Amino acid sequence: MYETNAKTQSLVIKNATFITSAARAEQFIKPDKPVIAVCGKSNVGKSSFINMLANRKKLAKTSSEPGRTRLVNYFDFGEFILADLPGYGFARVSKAEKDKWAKTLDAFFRNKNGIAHVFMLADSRHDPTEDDVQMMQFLHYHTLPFTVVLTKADKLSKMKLKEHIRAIAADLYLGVENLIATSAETGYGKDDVLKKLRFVIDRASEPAYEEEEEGEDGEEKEE
Ligand SMILES: Nc1nc2c(ncn2[C@@H]2O[C@H](COP(=O)(O)OP(=O)(O)OP(=O)(O)O)[C@@H](O)[C@H]2O)c(=O)[nH]1
Ligand SMILES: [Mg+2]
Repeated sequence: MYETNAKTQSLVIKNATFITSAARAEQFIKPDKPVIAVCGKSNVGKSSFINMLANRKKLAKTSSEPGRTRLVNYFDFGEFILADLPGYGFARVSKAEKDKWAKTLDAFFRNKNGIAHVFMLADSRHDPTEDDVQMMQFLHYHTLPFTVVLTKADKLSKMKLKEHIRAIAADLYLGVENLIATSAETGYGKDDVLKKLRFVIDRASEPAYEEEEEGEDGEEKEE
């Protein structure tokens, strides 16, 4: 059956391209396909993760200097649109800048239209920060489906990584199946992410998941 396939197949990404950047809510695009949002604290590896998925080294700008991406950057990934959100938790920005960031993000998630899934990135080496926890609560509040993607897995031994996955999941009150460990450096975990994407994109285009498409009696039809 379709759903069984969806869990085992990976999405194929052929040609990802940059669409545009938005500095404020009025500039958000009106998507014509499912949107996958990528969020996470500054320097966690969002841009590197996006480049890994796209198979391109420089699609999203990476930087060793934290807090560089202050815009919502949109990319066309063929079957979906990927939105790279500005990183949070960067200590060296002003209060005004932080407020602006919070407003942008709030507007982005409030206008839920088209957001099929959120990848919330967190560093596999560390306990989740207070900002990470807040971000997750925010996703819960907006009832957005999400997966926690742990980055920089290449920096840990296999044993340590396994330990960290368990500890981070417990810290966030999530089951380990809600976490995917990845490395943009080695490509570790990429296929798990692509499988998740296949599932999410297929589900987003099922009529039952589009708004108010159900028949009046609410009965499901067997095919
Ligand atoms: N070893 C290793 N380094 C990584 C990995 N992912 C990212 N990095 C490094 O971490 C730094 C930050 O990566 P970015 O991808 O720019 O992080 P970001 O989250 O987009 O950062 P901002 O846009 O500034 O918030 C860079 O020096 C990357 O090379 C990874 O999987 N393994
Ligand atoms: Mg970035």
